[in-house]
Amino acid sequence: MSSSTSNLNEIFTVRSDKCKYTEDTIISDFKYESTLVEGNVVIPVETKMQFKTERAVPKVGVMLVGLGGNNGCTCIAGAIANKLGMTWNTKEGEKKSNYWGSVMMSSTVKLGNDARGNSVFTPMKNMLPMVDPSQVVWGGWDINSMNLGDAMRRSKVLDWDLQQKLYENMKDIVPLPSVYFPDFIAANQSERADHVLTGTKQEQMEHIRKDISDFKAKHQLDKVILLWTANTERFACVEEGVNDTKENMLHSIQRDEAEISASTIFAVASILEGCTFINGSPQNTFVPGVVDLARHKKVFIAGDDFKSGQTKMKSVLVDFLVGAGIKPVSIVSYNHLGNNDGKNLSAPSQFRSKEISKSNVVDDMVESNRILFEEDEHPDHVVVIKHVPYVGDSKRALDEYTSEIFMGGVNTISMHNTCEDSLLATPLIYDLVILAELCDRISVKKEGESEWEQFHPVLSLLSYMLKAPLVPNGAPVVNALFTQRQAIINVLRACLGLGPENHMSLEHRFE
Ligand code: NAI
Ligand code: DG6
Repeated sequence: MSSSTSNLNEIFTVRSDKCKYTEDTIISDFKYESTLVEGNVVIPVETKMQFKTERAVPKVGVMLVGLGGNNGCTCIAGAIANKLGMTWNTKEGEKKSNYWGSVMMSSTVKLGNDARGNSVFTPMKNMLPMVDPSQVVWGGWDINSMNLGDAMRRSKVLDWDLQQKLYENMKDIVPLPSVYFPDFIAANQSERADHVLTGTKQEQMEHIRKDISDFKAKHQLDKVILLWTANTERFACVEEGVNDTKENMLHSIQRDEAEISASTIFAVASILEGCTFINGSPQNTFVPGVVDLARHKKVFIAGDDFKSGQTKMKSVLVDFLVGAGIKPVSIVSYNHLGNNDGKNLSAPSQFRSKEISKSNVVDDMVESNRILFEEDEHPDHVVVIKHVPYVGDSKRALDEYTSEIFMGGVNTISMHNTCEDSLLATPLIYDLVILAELCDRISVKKEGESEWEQFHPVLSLLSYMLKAPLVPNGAPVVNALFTQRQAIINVLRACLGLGPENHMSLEHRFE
């Protein structure tokens, strides 16, 4: 037996009475099989539903907050380089543009088996019509006025020859001036803040709303998505009467309340404009008032904090250890990096935001195994981040996992990861945009109901890309990476009337 990947550029069709293609939509019948556990009794539950997917991919614009940062300019550079099919020279030879690291653009999904029993895979992007990052209109804001050509050079992320080739395409892109509340980011960022809005919080929020609607009109976009990839802020205090409900939060903005952060101003402006807002940083942008507003306006929000390298490994390794019946007892994660993100995180309150989002990532896996862990028992988990200017964006991540194994044995695994941080984060920006946009075209109708329903405004399907997934109130947080990936794949399959990939391979397990 072998496996194959179906034609990389061809969208397949499903031949089944459970999947109907119309000119505008794909409508599928789906049986959602879940399991209810009541004490010692386990009850299979079936819910019949239909999925409807709009087939037309809209013209999408994405506005990044933090456009001139390392992630921001690498994201634009990557999309332009791919659009133009750029190649460049390095000491290792010629390199070609690609979208590697983007699960939506560069990973494949098992579709099924061919007649001889061989596995057939298809690019994930062929599962349903999806937006291509090269076709997105990119824009956004920064508190620093540098054009993106120079910002790309400042970031020192891409190879020099590629920077030379991209410079002409980047130099005329200048971020819009942004909201700057110095109290929320490190004091060491003040020298960068030469491009900022003035006025009350209400006026600044309205300014951002106008920027969004102008951008949409100027580029004749069907849809705009906002994504925060600006500096990590400190956590905002959540206070009754300030940011606990949508009404209180909107009043707080009107009266210039100090605890309303810049990222919350962007989230509110985005929601009021009907635009999905994604938070790529760890701070609590989504205070209860923002979640309330998103629910009320039925606009998607997703966050928090890109899950790029060290934490991605953690959400795989701890899942493996606990799933193997091995007890991780100590996890120590060191990072040092020399970019502006590292500089900002060298301040205690901003570091604290990152420490929180990096630390909660193993909780669900630990709680899933009461053989290994007693109630409220956790591994020691320490996160250290240091700013070392010399290494620039080339972050070092060193991890030590100590576990208790069979019969009192101890096993220690050490890891060392070196990589440009923004080359890990940028594909996640593409993925977040692609998946969020697609989710906006999917709706569900449960049996017996007459209305099509959209995903919950807290778009937890994006968790794969995020360190501290925001989930609807009361929903469990899932951090395990492959569970998160499988959730995406199975939703895509459901939209086509295909059952979840169950990996049973029964056709190969009997004579
Ligand atoms: P960066 O410091 O290079 O870029 C951030 C940009 O945001 C800067 O250009 C800064 O001037 C701008 N900025 C700050 N406050 C702003 C505001 N209020 N409005 C508009 N622009 C503002 O940082 P980088 O490396 O691009 O990372 C961006 C964010 O993504 C950080 O919060 C970081 O913690 C987070 N992140 C990065 C990951 C990575 O692998 N690179 C992974 C996970 C999260
Ligand atoms: C230092 O840890 C800088 C951070 O911004 C991280 O690089 C970023 O959050 C990525 O973290 P991780 O754990 O997903 O690699």
